[in-house]
Amino acid sequence: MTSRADVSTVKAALRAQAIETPSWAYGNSGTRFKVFAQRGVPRTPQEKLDDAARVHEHTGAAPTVALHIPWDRVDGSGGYAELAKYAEERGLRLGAINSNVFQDDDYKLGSVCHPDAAVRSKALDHLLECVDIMDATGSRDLKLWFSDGTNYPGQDDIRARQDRLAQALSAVYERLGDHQRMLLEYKLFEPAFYTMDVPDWGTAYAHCLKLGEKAQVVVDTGHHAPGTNIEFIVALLLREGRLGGFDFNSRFYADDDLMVGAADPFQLFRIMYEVVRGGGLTSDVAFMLDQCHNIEAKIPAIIRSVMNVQEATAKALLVDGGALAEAQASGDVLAANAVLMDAYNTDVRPLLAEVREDLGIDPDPMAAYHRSGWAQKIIDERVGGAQAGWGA
Ligand code: PSV
Ligand code: MN
Repeated sequence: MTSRADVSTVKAALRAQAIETPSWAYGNSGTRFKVFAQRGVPRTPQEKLDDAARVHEHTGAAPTVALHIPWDRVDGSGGYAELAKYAEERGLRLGAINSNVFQDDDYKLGSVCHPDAAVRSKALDHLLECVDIMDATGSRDLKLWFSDGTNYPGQDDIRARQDRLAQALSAVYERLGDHQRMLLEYKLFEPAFYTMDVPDWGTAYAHCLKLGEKAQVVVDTGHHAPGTNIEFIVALLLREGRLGGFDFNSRFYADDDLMVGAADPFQLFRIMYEVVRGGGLTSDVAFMLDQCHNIEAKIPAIIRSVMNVQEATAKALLVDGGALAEAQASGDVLAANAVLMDAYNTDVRPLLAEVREDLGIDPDPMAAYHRSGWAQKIIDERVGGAQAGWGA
């Protein structure tokens, strides 16, 4: 008995898949040693959306853009609603609002976990302001990542810091509207090197569990120890109904923020298989990118990233579930493994080309982008002003 999903079902799932691109990936970024400026880089949140609209136009799969506050701050009352309208006019919507409590001098010893109540209160005000922004943009998700932690044993009380974290999270949770969620992101290390206050999925999950169903865990694929089985975490969180979304990127060493699927496409496939298996493709899981394009051209790198997620998803959808279940039930280790590998080794590029043709777009997004002349247009037009980048 086989039950390989029929092609029309696979194509329908691929047509429906949406991948959120991050506003900051369109700006300049770098390593801690150097930021290399590129010509034509956006200078405003609006120009970032102009670039994001190109990614969506050529892929048909990137309809939302995540903002990072204050990097994408717009002034004036109604500013964020106007930005949402600007996005809409370009066929986009604004996605997750990413809070930023990691770049102010006050946060040297932490934000919501800081020993000083005044700093904690400043950080909480920012998080609550982000929910106000969500109200204006119509965003569903607030993404919380805390750089909080300590560098030296004894520097601060680990337990007290968890209490402070819980207090802040609870205040934010209470402020969320009925259709809003908070996505709590974890990271093993960096910038803190001894303890991070949310170092792993277990810590994030424990806090989310106490808060309620609107609190969900977000898995940034670059935030684990080398060798961590990320697909297991994905399977478990989905099973518990607590996988809020992904920050996709890839890494060779630490939090490299390279293009998703570049370093380890097989891992991305294994993750997407667990997503498909756990019903995550048709639930509220947010598929976001969180990447930096330091040496490569940014827009085509983002197009490539979207295509990499689509390819991994297509392969995951092609896994013959019936054959796999049969092999697993009979304890046929090699047959079970072969079912997964058959799907992984399928060339899904022709299938995705057909999906794009069904959507009425060019089957080759990268070639279409290069032909469009957009790269030269922004180099010619975006002259003067301050380019967006880390901190802007
Ligand atoms: C932290 O490393 C992180 O993954 C968080 O999601 C931040 O918001 C983002 O990177 C900034 O690029
Ligand atoms: Mn992230």
